[in-house]
Amino acid sequence: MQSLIDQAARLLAQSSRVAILTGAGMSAESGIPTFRGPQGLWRQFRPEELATPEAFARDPRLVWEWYAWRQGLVAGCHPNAGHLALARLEQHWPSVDLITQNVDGLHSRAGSTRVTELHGNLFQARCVAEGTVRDFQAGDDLPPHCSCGALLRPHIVWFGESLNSRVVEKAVAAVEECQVLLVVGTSALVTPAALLPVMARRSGAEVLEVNPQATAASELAAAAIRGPAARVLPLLVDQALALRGD
Ligand code: BJW
Repeated sequence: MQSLIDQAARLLAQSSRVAILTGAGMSAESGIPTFRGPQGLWRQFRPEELATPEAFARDPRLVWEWYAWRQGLVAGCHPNAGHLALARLEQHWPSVDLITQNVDGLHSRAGSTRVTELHGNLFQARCVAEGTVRDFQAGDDLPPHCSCGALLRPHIVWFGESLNSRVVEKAVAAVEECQVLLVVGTSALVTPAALLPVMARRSGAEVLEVNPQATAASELAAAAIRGPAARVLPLLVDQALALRGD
C-alpha cells in the first residue's frame, strides 16, 4: 500500500487544481453506516419504502421518523481523521473542490469550506409547496409543517429525483477543470455522481481512489489505494504537503 500512497502523493503534489468526490465510506469510521455492503443501511431498510417521493407521499410520518433517527445518529458522531486531512489539504492547496454525496455535514464540521453537497443535507428541510429550504432538527411532532401549512420534507435527493442543476453544474465544472480527482469511499454505482470520475478522466485528469474494496471507479484510477479513509488520507495528505514543501 505504501508504494501506491507514494505514487498518489506525487500526483497530488504536481497538481494545483484538485477535486475530491466522497461517499458514505468517508464517514464509516465516524460511526455512520454506509448504504450498501454487509453492514449497510439498505440491508436493514428498503429504500423504496423510505427514500423515494412515493414513500413520502404514502407515509410522511414513517419517512420523517427514519430521518429523525439518522439526525440523532449523525449528531452524536464527529469528523474522523480523513475528514480533517481533507480540510487540511484545502487550507494548504491552491484549489480544492470537495464534492460529496454524503448528507451528514461532516466535511463542513471538519473545516472544509468549498463543499458541494450533491444529495442534500440531513439537517435541512424543504417546504413541499414553496420550495424554501431551512435548517431543521426534527422534534416529536412528525411530520413537520411549514408556516404556510404545507408539509416540510427532508432536503435530500431521493431515488428517481433530479439533482439541483446548479449543484450538478458546479460539480461537473470542478471535475472537468481539475488535474487530479480523488475518489473516496463510494461504490460509484449511483448516477449522476458515478459519472464524475468518467468525466474527469475524459478531461485528462488523473483519478486516485481510496477504498478498502474495488469499485466501479477503480478501473479509471491511476492509483487505487485499498484502505480505510481515516487511515489512508492523513498519510496521503501529509506526504503530498511534504513534497510541496508545506
Ligand atoms: C470505505 C470505508 C472506509 C466502506 N473508508 N471507504 C431505475 C429506477 C429509478 C432510478 C434509476 C434507475 N436506474 C438508474 C437510476 C438512477 C438512480 C441510480 O443511479 N440508481 C442506481 C442505484 C442504479 N439515480 C437517481 O435516481 C438520481 N437521480 C437521477 O438520476 O435523476 C434522473 C433520473 C430520474 C428518474 C429515473 C432515472 C434518472 C438520484 C440519486 C439520489 C441518491 N440518493 C441516495 C439516498 C438518499 C437518501 C438518504 O440519504 O436518506 O444517496 S442513494 C444512496 O447512495 C445515498 C448515497 O449518497 C448514494 C451513493 O452511495 P455511496 O456513497 O457510494 O455509498 P455505498 O454504501 O454504495 O458505498 C460505500 C463505499 O464505501 C463502498 O465502496 C465501501 O467499500 C466503502 N467503504 N468503509 C473508505 N472506512
